Amino acid sequence: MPTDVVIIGAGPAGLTLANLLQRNGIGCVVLEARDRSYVEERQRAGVLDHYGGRIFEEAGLAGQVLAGAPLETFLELRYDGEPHLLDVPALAGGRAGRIVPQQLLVRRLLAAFLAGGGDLRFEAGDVAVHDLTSSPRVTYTDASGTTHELACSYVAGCDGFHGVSRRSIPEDELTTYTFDHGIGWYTVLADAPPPRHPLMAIGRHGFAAQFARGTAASRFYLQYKPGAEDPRAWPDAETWDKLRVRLGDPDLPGGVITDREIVEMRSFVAEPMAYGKMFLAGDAAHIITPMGAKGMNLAIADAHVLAGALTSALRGDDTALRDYSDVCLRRTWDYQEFSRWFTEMVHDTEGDPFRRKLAKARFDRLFTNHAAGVAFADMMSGVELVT
Ligand code: RFL
Repeated sequence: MPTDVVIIGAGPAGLTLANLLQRNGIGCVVLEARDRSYVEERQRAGVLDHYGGRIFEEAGLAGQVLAGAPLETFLELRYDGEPHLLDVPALAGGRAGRIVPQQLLVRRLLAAFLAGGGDLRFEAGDVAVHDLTSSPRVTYTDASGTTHELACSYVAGCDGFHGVSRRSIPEDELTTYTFDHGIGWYTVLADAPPPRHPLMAIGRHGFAAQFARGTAASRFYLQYKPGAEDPRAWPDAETWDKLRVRLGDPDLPGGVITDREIVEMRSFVAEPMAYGKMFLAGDAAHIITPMGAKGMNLAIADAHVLAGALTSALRGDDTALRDYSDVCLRRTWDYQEFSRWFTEMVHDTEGDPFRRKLAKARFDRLFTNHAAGVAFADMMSGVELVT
């Protein structure tokens, strides 16, 4: 029996899509390369924007997915150690995001899908897609090495930037855009008390940020010079010293660093987000810098649009499916522009005094021009697309 949809990848995009399709009574199988504990423990994003929260509310999944997730309140921007608070939800007309660590969201989406009888196959190796322009099939090997084949009506490529889906599309069918922001970011996860509010610090020593990851941990970010230094070689004491200087907080308590990563400050978009009967969603189609916290939210928004479009197509109307890529790319480029705008505002421009002045003017405008504050908060909350 063919399956309606095979979803490749059990990250935020794949699991959101799986849950929404399940709610709509559409059959799907999710294939995930990793094992369950790896997927459930991967720590990345921390904020579900207001728009993303509404997707789960409208699907009747709020109880299972959002329970206990605190609403976002203020964002603190520190300029040369001087604190400035932005009441983002108030500026956005009451639309607040939620603090939801990505691994918690994934764990909950996984549990909700399985509780509803969902078919999720972990440790699916050598996943390959076939006959995408006619009658799609997906093959994979299970943990014992046995090969399986799934015939389906549609394939959803939700397997992240390094996945197999986008790479299976003939090169001449895709246009790709890559942009290197020319900045290095080093991120550490530490057992250190979270800040009162999400905190970003701007100054001539370089950008730094601190975000809560649960009640007893923080994720920190530090700008560094790619090519000129390797922050992974910094002793932890040096990382803490740099954070204290940049955050303008000599009393910042240190803690055990449990994870160190380089984050590529790179943007990427593949167009179109579809090939034959395969549709890409989330990082498989686009990556965005963490500035503005839109990566996970774009993945969820894509999955939402795709769930609606696949459901209609399987019921006989494929209009929305034909529009899927255009609709999602509009939001993607809107968020790419926002992320770039934000990046320009908060990073030190390595001694370019003109750009530094422009960045300061951009920063000041947020606090002195109400319309500018509202526009910023609107993007942070997630935008409704006018189609
Ligand atoms: P994911 O989360 O990468 O999930 C893809 C899934 O597919 C599986 N997979 C395969 N399965 C089967 N066969 C294959 N061949 C496969 N290849 C891969 C993978 O194992 C995985 O389970 O993609 P998705 O669902 O599109 O979600 C995207 C988000 O994860 C990503 O955009 C965010 O994490 C980006 N991001 C942030 N986003 C935010 O909104 N706010 C943030 O503050 C934020 N911080 C971050 C981030 C990403 C980071 N890293 C490491 C990339 C901080 C970091 C450090």
